[in-house]
Amino acid sequence: MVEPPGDRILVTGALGQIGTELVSELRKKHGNDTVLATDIREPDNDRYFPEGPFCNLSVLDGEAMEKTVTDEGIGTVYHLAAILSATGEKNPELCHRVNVGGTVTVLETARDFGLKVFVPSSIAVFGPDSPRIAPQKATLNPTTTYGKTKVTGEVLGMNYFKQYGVDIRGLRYPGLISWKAPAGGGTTDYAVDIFHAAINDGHYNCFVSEDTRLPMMYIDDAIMATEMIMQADGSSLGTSRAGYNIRGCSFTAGELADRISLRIPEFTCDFNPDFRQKVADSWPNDVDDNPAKDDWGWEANFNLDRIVDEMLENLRKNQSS
Ligand code: NAD
Ligand code: AKB
Repeated sequence: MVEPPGDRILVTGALGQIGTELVSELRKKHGNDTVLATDIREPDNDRYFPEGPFCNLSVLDGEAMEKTVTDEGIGTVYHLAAILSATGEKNPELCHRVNVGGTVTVLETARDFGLKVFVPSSIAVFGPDSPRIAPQKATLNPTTTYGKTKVTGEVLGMNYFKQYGVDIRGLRYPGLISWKAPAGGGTTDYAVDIFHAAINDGHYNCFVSEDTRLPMMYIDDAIMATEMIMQADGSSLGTSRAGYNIRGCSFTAGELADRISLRIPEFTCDFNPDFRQKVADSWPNDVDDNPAKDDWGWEANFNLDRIVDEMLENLRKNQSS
Protein backbone atom coordinates (compact mmCIF):
# COMPACT_ATOMS: atom_id res chain seq x y z
CA MET A 1 0.00 0.00 0.00
CA VAL A 2 1.16 3.54 -0.79
CA GLU A 3 1.39 6.17 1.95
CA PRO A 4 -1.75 8.38 2.06
CA PRO A 5 -1.37 12.09 1.17
CA GLY A 6 -2.11 13.11 4.78
CA ASP A 7 -4.09 12.24 7.87
CA ARG A 8 -7.21 14.36 7.42
CA ILE A 9 -10.70 12.80 7.21
CA LEU A 10 -13.15 13.12 4.31
CA VAL A 11 -16.87 12.41 4.84
CA THR A 12 -19.05 11.88 1.74
CA GLY A 13 -22.82 12.44 1.96
CA ALA A 14 -22.11 14.54 5.06
CA LEU A 15 -25.40 16.46 5.01
CA GLY A 16 -27.49 13.33 5.52
CA GLN A 17 -28.98 11.78 8.65
CA ILE A 18 -25.77 10.08 9.78
CA GLY A 19 -23.26 12.58 8.37
CA THR A 20 -24.82 15.47 10.27
CA GLU A 21 -23.94 13.75 13.55
CA LEU A 22 -20.79 11.87 12.53
CA VAL A 23 -19.03 15.02 11.29
CA SER A 24 -19.64 16.77 14.65
CA GLU A 25 -18.37 13.77 16.61
CA LEU A 26 -15.29 13.34 14.44
CA ARG A 27 -14.52 17.06 14.77
CA LYS A 28 -14.83 16.90 18.56
CA LYS A 29 -12.32 14.07 18.57
CA HIS A 30 -9.86 15.07 15.84
CA GLY A 31 -10.28 18.86 15.56
CA ASN A 32 -12.57 20.94 13.36
CA ASP A 33 -10.14 21.52 10.52
CA THR A 34 -9.19 17.84 10.31
CA VAL A 35 -12.62 16.77 9.04
CA LEU A 36 -13.71 17.79 5.52
CA ALA A 37 -17.49 17.45 5.12
CA THR A 38 -18.63 16.93 1.51
CA ASP A 39 -21.95 16.34 -0.24
CA ILE A 40 -23.50 16.75 -3.68
CA ARG A 41 -25.95 19.23 -2.10
CA GLU A 42 -25.23 22.72 -0.80
CA PRO A 43 -25.63 23.08 2.96
CA ASP A 44 -28.71 25.05 4.01
CA ASN A 45 -29.39 26.78 7.32
CA ASP A 46 -30.60 23.57 8.94
CA ARG A 47 -27.71 21.52 7.74
CA TYR A 48 -24.55 23.53 7.87
CA PHE A 49 -21.16 22.94 9.44
CA PRO A 50 -19.97 26.39 10.55
CA GLU A 51 -17.25 24.90 12.74
CA GLY A 52 -15.20 23.34 9.91
CA PRO A 53 -14.64 22.97 6.16
CA PHE A 54 -17.28 21.87 3.65
CA CYS A 55 -17.02 21.37 -0.12
CA ASN A 56 -19.30 20.06 -2.85
CA LEU A 57 -18.23 16.65 -4.09
CA SER A 58 -20.12 14.03 -6.07
CA VAL A 59 -19.01 10.47 -5.37
CA LEU A 60 -19.57 9.77 -9.06
CA ASP A 61 -16.76 12.16 -10.03
CA GLY A 62 -13.56 10.13 -9.65
CA GLU A 63 -11.27 12.93 -10.80
CA ALA A 64 -12.72 15.38 -8.28
CA MET A 65 -12.43 12.73 -5.56
CA GLU A 66 -8.72 12.14 -6.37
CA LYS A 67 -8.00 15.88 -6.49
CA THR A 68 -9.76 16.46 -3.17
CA VAL A 69 -7.88 13.59 -1.53
CA THR A 70 -4.48 14.88 -2.70
CA ASP A 71 -5.12 18.64 -2.29
CA GLU A 72 -6.67 18.21 1.16
CA GLY A 73 -4.23 15.62 2.53
CA ILE A 74 -6.82 12.91 3.20
CA GLY A 75 -5.98 9.61 4.93
CA THR A 76 -9.44 8.28 5.85
CA VAL A 77 -12.83 8.34 4.11
CA TYR A 78 -16.22 7.81 5.74
CA HIS A 79 -18.34 7.08 2.67
CA LEU A 80 -21.95 7.91 3.60
CA ALA A 81 -23.31 9.12 0.24
CA ALA A 82 -26.12 6.83 -0.94
CA ILE A 83 -29.72 6.53 -2.10
CA LEU A 84 -31.84 4.78 0.55
CA SER A 85 -34.41 2.02 0.09
CA ALA A 86 -37.69 3.89 -0.49
CA THR A 87 -36.14 6.38 -2.93
CA GLY A 88 -34.24 3.46 -4.44
CA GLU A 89 -37.40 1.45 -5.13
CA LYS A 90 -38.83 4.46 -6.97
CA ASN A 91 -35.62 5.11 -8.90
CA PRO A 92 -33.60 1.88 -9.08
CA GLU A 93 -31.23 3.16 -11.78
CA LEU A 94 -30.18 6.15 -9.65
CA CYS A 95 -29.86 3.91 -6.59
CA HIS A 96 -27.58 1.49 -8.42
CA ARG A 97 -25.52 4.27 -10.02
CA VAL A 98 -24.91 6.19 -6.80
CA ASN A 99 -24.54 3.27 -4.39
CA VAL A 100 -22.41 0.95 -6.52
CA GLY A 101 -20.75 3.65 -8.67
CA GLY A 102 -19.98 5.82 -5.66
CA THR A 103 -18.50 2.93 -3.71
CA VAL A 104 -16.29 1.98 -6.67
CA THR A 105 -15.05 5.60 -6.87
CA VAL A 106 -14.16 5.57 -3.18
CA LEU A 107 -12.51 2.12 -3.27
CA GLU A 108 -10.47 2.93 -6.40
CA THR A 109 -9.26 6.16 -4.77
CA ALA A 110 -8.51 4.28 -1.56
CA ARG A 111 -6.42 1.73 -3.45
CA ASP A 112 -4.48 4.37 -5.40
CA PHE A 113 -3.83 6.62 -2.39
CA GLY A 114 -3.57 4.14 0.52
CA LEU A 115 -6.70 5.33 2.33
CA LYS A 116 -8.58 3.70 5.20
CA VAL A 117 -12.31 3.49 4.40
CA PHE A 118 -15.62 3.13 6.23
CA VAL A 119 -18.47 2.00 3.96
CA PRO A 120 -21.82 1.41 5.71
CA SER A 121 -23.97 -1.55 4.86
CA SER A 122 -27.51 -2.21 6.10
CA ILE A 123 -29.97 -4.80 7.39
CA ALA A 124 -31.28 -4.45 3.82
CA VAL A 125 -28.69 -7.04 2.71
CA PHE A 126 -31.08 -9.68 4.05
CA GLY A 127 -34.03 -10.95 2.06
CA PRO A 128 -37.30 -12.73 2.89
CA ASP A 129 -35.51 -16.10 2.98
CA SER A 130 -33.19 -15.05 5.84
CA PRO A 131 -34.00 -16.25 9.37
CA ARG A 132 -36.16 -13.64 11.15
CA ILE A 133 -33.29 -13.09 13.59
CA ALA A 134 -30.64 -12.67 10.94
CA PRO A 135 -27.26 -14.24 11.68
CA GLN A 136 -23.98 -12.67 10.58
CA LYS A 137 -23.41 -15.40 8.01
CA ALA A 138 -26.46 -15.99 5.85
CA THR A 139 -27.25 -16.37 2.19
CA LEU A 140 -27.94 -12.81 1.10
CA ASN A 141 -30.90 -12.65 -1.29
CA PRO A 142 -32.34 -9.13 -0.92
CA THR A 143 -35.35 -8.29 -3.07
CA THR A 144 -34.83 -4.51 -3.12
CA THR A 145 -32.46 -2.66 -5.43
CA TYR A 146 -31.04 -0.87 -2.39
CA GLY A 147 -30.34 -4.18 -0.63
CA LYS A 148 -28.64 -5.55 -3.74
CA THR A 149 -26.37 -2.48 -3.91
CA LYS A 150 -25.47 -3.01 -0.23
CA VAL A 151 -24.52 -6.66 -0.86
CA THR A 152 -22.40 -5.51 -3.81
CA GLY A 153 -20.78 -2.89 -1.55
CA GLU A 154 -19.77 -5.56 0.97
CA VAL A 155 -18.44 -7.88 -1.76
CA LEU A 156 -16.48 -5.06 -3.43
CA GLY A 157 -15.08 -3.99 -0.06
CA MET A 158 -13.83 -7.50 0.72
CA ASN A 159 -12.33 -7.80 -2.78
CA TYR A 160 -10.37 -4.54 -2.40
CA PHE A 161 -9.20 -5.68 1.04
CA LYS A 162 -8.06 -9.11 -0.18
CA GLN A 163 -6.63 -8.08 -3.56
CA TYR A 164 -5.16 -4.65 -2.80
CA GLY A 165 -4.91 -4.48 1.00
CA VAL A 166 -7.37 -1.58 1.29
CA ASP A 167 -8.27 -1.18 4.99
CA ILE A 168 -12.04 -1.41 4.60
CA ARG A 169 -14.51 -1.51 7.50
CA GLY A 170 -18.30 -1.61 7.46
CA LEU A 171 -21.41 -2.08 9.60
CA ARG A 172 -24.88 -3.31 8.73
CA TYR A 173 -26.76 -0.46 10.39
CA PRO A 174 -30.34 -1.16 11.50
CA GLY A 175 -32.94 1.61 10.97
CA LEU A 176 -31.45 4.66 12.68
CA ILE A 177 -33.43 7.00 14.92
CA SER A 178 -32.16 10.55 15.37
CA TRP A 179 -33.46 14.07 15.92
CA LYS A 180 -30.84 16.46 14.44
CA ALA A 181 -31.42 15.67 10.75
CA PRO A 182 -34.44 14.17 8.97
CA ALA A 183 -34.31 10.57 7.77
CA GLY A 184 -33.23 10.40 4.13
CA GLY A 185 -35.76 8.40 2.10
CA GLY A 186 -35.62 4.98 3.72
CA THR A 187 -38.24 2.44 4.78
CA THR A 188 -37.42 2.86 8.48
CA ASP A 189 -38.08 6.63 8.28
CA TYR A 190 -41.44 6.12 10.08
CA ALA A 191 -39.52 5.51 13.31
CA VAL A 192 -38.12 9.06 13.02
CA ASP A 193 -41.08 10.87 11.45
CA ILE A 194 -43.47 9.61 14.16
CA PHE A 195 -41.69 11.69 16.82
CA HIS A 196 -41.91 14.92 14.81
CA ALA A 197 -45.59 14.25 14.08
CA ALA A 198 -46.34 13.40 17.74
CA ILE A 199 -44.88 16.70 18.95
CA ASN A 200 -46.11 18.94 16.11
CA ASP A 201 -49.52 17.42 15.21
CA GLY A 202 -50.43 14.93 17.95
CA HIS A 203 -51.11 12.41 15.18
CA TYR A 204 -49.14 10.19 12.78
CA ASN A 205 -50.21 8.31 9.68
CA CYS A 206 -47.77 5.41 9.67
CA PHE A 207 -46.86 3.87 6.29
CA VAL A 208 -46.22 0.37 7.65
CA SER A 209 -48.61 -1.89 9.56
CA GLU A 210 -48.85 -1.92 13.36
CA ASP A 211 -47.22 -5.36 13.63
CA THR A 212 -44.19 -4.52 11.46
CA ARG A 213 -41.12 -5.41 13.52
CA LEU A 214 -37.67 -4.24 12.41
CA PRO A 215 -34.18 -3.88 13.89
CA MET A 216 -33.62 -0.27 15.02
CA MET A 217 -30.88 1.74 16.73
CA TYR A 218 -30.45 5.16 18.30
CA ILE A 219 -27.98 7.38 16.48
CA ASP A 220 -25.62 7.69 19.47
CA ASP A 221 -25.14 3.92 19.42
CA ALA A 222 -24.59 3.98 15.64
CA ILE A 223 -21.93 6.71 15.91
CA MET A 224 -20.26 4.83 18.78
CA ALA A 225 -20.20 1.60 16.72
CA THR A 226 -18.72 3.49 13.77
CA GLU A 227 -15.95 4.95 15.89
CA MET A 228 -15.31 1.58 17.57
CA ILE A 229 -14.89 -0.39 14.36
CA MET A 230 -12.68 2.31 12.83
CA GLN A 231 -10.44 2.28 15.92
CA ALA A 232 -10.38 -1.53 16.26
CA ASP A 233 -7.09 -3.32 15.73
CA GLY A 234 -7.29 -4.53 12.11
CA SER A 235 -6.08 -7.99 13.13
CA SER A 236 -9.20 -8.45 15.32
CA LEU A 237 -11.53 -7.99 12.35
CA GLY A 238 -12.60 -11.21 10.69
CA THR A 239 -14.27 -12.05 7.43
CA SER A 240 -17.20 -9.74 8.33
CA ARG A 241 -15.07 -6.57 8.28
CA ALA A 242 -17.06 -5.09 5.35
CA GLY A 243 -20.42 -5.53 7.09
CA TYR A 244 -20.78 -6.53 10.73
CA ASN A 245 -24.32 -7.02 12.10
CA ILE A 246 -24.89 -4.62 15.00
CA ARG A 247 -27.98 -4.82 17.20
CA GLY A 248 -29.67 -1.94 18.98
CA CYS A 249 -33.24 -3.06 19.69
CA SER A 250 -36.24 -4.51 17.88
CA PHE A 251 -39.85 -3.34 18.15
CA THR A 252 -43.05 -3.10 16.14
CA ALA A 253 -44.47 0.16 14.80
CA GLY A 254 -47.42 -0.37 17.17
CA GLU A 255 -45.12 -0.75 20.18
CA LEU A 256 -43.34 2.47 19.22
CA ALA A 257 -46.65 4.36 18.93
CA ASP A 258 -47.75 2.96 22.33
CA ARG A 259 -44.57 4.12 24.07
CA ILE A 260 -45.06 7.59 22.64
CA SER A 261 -48.73 7.58 23.80
CA LEU A 262 -47.57 6.76 27.33
CA ARG A 263 -45.64 10.06 27.30
CA ILE A 264 -48.09 12.09 25.14
CA PRO A 265 -51.56 10.72 26.07
CA GLU A 266 -53.40 12.68 23.35
CA PHE A 267 -51.16 11.19 20.60
CA THR A 268 -52.94 9.01 18.03
CA CYS A 269 -51.52 6.89 15.21
CA ASP A 270 -53.15 5.35 12.11
CA PHE A 271 -51.50 2.58 10.14
CA ASN A 272 -51.94 2.76 6.36
CA PRO A 273 -49.28 0.65 4.67
CA ASP A 274 -47.96 1.81 1.28
CA PHE A 275 -45.27 0.40 -1.07
CA ARG A 276 -42.73 0.48 1.77
CA GLN A 277 -44.56 -2.35 3.58
CA LYS A 278 -43.23 -4.84 1.04
CA VAL A 279 -39.71 -3.60 1.65
CA ALA A 280 -40.12 -3.83 5.43
CA ASP A 281 -41.58 -7.35 5.13
CA SER A 282 -38.51 -8.48 3.21
CA TRP A 283 -36.16 -7.51 6.06
CA PRO A 284 -35.49 -9.45 9.28
CA ASN A 285 -37.16 -8.66 12.63
CA ASP A 286 -33.87 -8.60 14.46
CA VAL A 287 -30.18 -9.40 13.99
CA ASP A 288 -27.62 -11.50 15.83
CA ASP A 289 -24.52 -9.41 16.50
CA ASN A 290 -22.33 -11.86 18.42
CA PRO A 291 -19.41 -11.62 15.95
CA ALA A 292 -19.24 -7.80 16.49
CA LYS A 293 -19.32 -8.38 20.26
CA ASP A 294 -16.60 -11.04 20.07
CA ASP A 295 -14.31 -9.34 17.54
CA TRP A 296 -14.33 -5.71 18.71
CA GLY A 297 -16.41 -5.50 21.89
CA TRP A 298 -19.67 -4.06 20.50
CA GLU A 299 -22.54 -3.42 22.96
CA ALA A 300 -25.47 -1.03 22.45
CA ASN A 301 -26.71 1.34 25.19
CA PHE A 302 -30.19 2.42 24.07
CA ASN A 303 -33.37 0.33 24.45
CA LEU A 304 -36.79 1.46 23.16
CA ASP A 305 -37.81 3.41 26.28
CA ARG A 306 -34.52 5.28 26.39
CA ILE A 307 -34.79 6.12 22.68
CA VAL A 308 -38.33 7.50 23.11
CA ASP A 309 -37.27 9.62 26.11
CA GLU A 310 -34.20 10.99 24.30
CA MET A 311 -36.09 11.76 21.10
CA LEU A 312 -38.95 13.62 22.79
CA GLU A 313 -36.65 15.55 25.12
CA ASN A 314 -34.23 16.63 22.38
CA LEU A 315 -36.91 17.55 19.84
CA ARG A 316 -38.74 19.65 22.44
CA LYS A 317 -35.51 21.38 23.53
CA ASN A 318 -34.63 22.01 19.89
CA GLN A 319 -38.03 23.57 19.18
CA SER A 320 -37.93 25.89 22.16
CA SER A 321 -34.36 27.13 21.46
P1 NAD B 1 -29.12 10.20 3.81
O1 NAD B 1 -30.01 9.93 2.65
O2 NAD B 1 -29.67 10.92 4.99
O3 NAD B 1 -27.83 10.99 3.32
C1 NAD B 1 -27.14 10.62 2.13
C2 NAD B 1 -26.45 11.84 1.61
O4 NAD B 1 -25.80 11.48 0.38
C3 NAD B 1 -27.39 13.01 1.28
O5 NAD B 1 -27.01 14.17 2.01
C4 NAD B 1 -27.25 13.21 -0.23
O6 NAD B 1 -27.29 14.55 -0.62
C5 NAD B 1 -25.87 12.59 -0.47
N1 NAD B 1 -25.66 12.16 -1.86
C6 NAD B 1 -26.55 11.57 -2.69
N2 NAD B 1 -25.98 11.37 -3.89
C7 NAD B 1 -24.71 11.80 -3.79
C8 NAD B 1 -23.62 11.86 -4.69
N3 NAD B 1 -23.71 11.42 -5.98
N4 NAD B 1 -22.43 12.38 -4.27
C9 NAD B 1 -22.32 12.85 -3.01
N5 NAD B 1 -23.32 12.84 -2.11
C10 NAD B 1 -24.50 12.31 -2.51
O7 NAD B 1 -28.48 8.79 4.26
P2 NAD B 1 -27.98 8.37 5.71
O8 NAD B 1 -29.16 7.89 6.45
O9 NAD B 1 -27.11 9.41 6.29
O10 NAD B 1 -27.14 7.06 5.31
C11 NAD B 1 -25.73 7.07 5.16
C12 NAD B 1 -25.28 5.67 4.85
O11 NAD B 1 -25.71 4.77 5.88
C13 NAD B 1 -25.84 5.10 3.54
O12 NAD B 1 -24.89 4.27 2.95
C14 NAD B 1 -27.02 4.25 4.00
O13 NAD B 1 -27.29 3.21 3.09
C15 NAD B 1 -26.47 3.71 5.30
N6 NAD B 1 -27.53 3.30 6.21
C16 NAD B 1 -28.36 4.21 6.79
C17 NAD B 1 -29.36 3.80 7.64
C18 NAD B 1 -30.30 4.76 8.31
O14 NAD B 1 -31.28 4.32 8.96
N7 NAD B 1 -30.06 6.08 8.22
C19 NAD B 1 -29.53 2.42 7.92
C20 NAD B 1 -28.69 1.51 7.28
C21 NAD B 1 -27.68 1.95 6.45
C1 AKB C 1 -33.67 2.36 4.87
O1 AKB C 1 -34.77 2.18 5.44
O2 AKB C 1 -33.52 2.35 3.64
C2 AKB C 1 -32.45 2.50 5.75
C3 AKB C 1 -31.81 1.19 6.00
C4 AKB C 1 -32.33 0.31 7.05
O3 AKB C 1 -30.88 0.83 5.33
N1 AKB C 1 -32.85 3.18 6.96
